[in-house]
Amino acid sequence: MYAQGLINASGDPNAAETTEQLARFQARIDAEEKIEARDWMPAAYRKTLIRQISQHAHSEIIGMQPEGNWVTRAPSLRRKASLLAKVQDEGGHGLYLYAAAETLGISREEMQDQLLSGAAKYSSIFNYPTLTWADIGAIGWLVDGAAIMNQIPLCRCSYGPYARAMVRVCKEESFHQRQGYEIMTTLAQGAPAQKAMAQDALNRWWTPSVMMFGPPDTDSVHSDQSMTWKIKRFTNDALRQRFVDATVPQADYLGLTVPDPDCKWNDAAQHYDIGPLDWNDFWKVVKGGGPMNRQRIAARQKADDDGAWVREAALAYAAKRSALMEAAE
Ligand code: FAQ
Repeated sequence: MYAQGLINASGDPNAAETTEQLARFQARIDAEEKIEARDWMPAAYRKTLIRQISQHAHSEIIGMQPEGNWVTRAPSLRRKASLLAKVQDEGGHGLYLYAAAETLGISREEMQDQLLSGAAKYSSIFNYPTLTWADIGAIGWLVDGAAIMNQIPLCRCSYGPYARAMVRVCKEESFHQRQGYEIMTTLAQGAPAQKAMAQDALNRWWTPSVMMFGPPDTDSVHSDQSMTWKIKRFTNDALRQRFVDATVPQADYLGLTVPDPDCKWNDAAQHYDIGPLDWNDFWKVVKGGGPMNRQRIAARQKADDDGAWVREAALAYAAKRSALMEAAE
């Protein structure tokens, strides 16, 4: 029996997937089996993973820019060495994730084109500027903190290559979060001007970090299907709440104030409540209208242009070597 209607709804008009195949696949997912690259999978599952993993990879690579901006201005050699290592780690995360996406049948070149043309998204959070050294602390604490909250469940994602990549990524993100919190602790316990700089960074990074988890569940188009497929394990709002609950006491410990007058402990719910978020502003940033979108893509385009001769030379060298090997056989 064929289920063309179902497949067409999933966006792949050519797929002829039988209801038996789909049921067998879902049974594997429900039994917590990992799906591997060579296994049969519905076209829509493949498409969802390519979308999410490639966007995740792009976020890591674009995410190197805001912090890279401070490598030469870090206040000490120790700070510079750890920031350099962190930015390098983010580049590594991007590479594992591109490699995981490639197992699904998309090439690095296609993914790169989608990023540069704007066809693929990357995380909204990286479209804000890093104005002071405290922003480096706030990114490590809040952005890596949010990333960990979102990514720990991805270690149990149903797609094996993505889940395995996330295990190492999460270990490194945990180190990043601690280096950020340590910067914030030093500033918060420092001179009044340093504490003010830490508070200013928290004021600017708090709301974008809370929004990083994606739109509210009522507007999240992919969550239901991704949760059925166990790609996502929790909804955007559930992860956002966990992040808020973990982070507000950390701000208290620093003696800093979360910039949300409605942020209060709710004893009945056993959670922190937060005030309304301006989702129009989030969508504006996602669609290219944030403070740094243009610069972020321009920097990637320049890196792509500057690296073109290296790629050409590597391809020419590989072609020459294989011609020589053929001639020698
Ligand atoms: N920014 O239906 P949903 C990091 C889009 S890595 C931009 O809820 P989904 C490490 C979404 O793509 C940070 N767009 O989507 C680091 C979809 O549009 P589409 C990245 C967003 O996929 C730290 C539409 O909205 N992490 O920080 C955002 O079920 C420091 C509807 O949304 C990941 O990518 C957003 N914030 O849930 C690096 C983790 N949120 O694709 C350097 C993996 C949503 O249909 C320095 N990804 N959209 O055109 C995920 O977990 C999910 O994809 C979500 C979104 C949770 C991001």
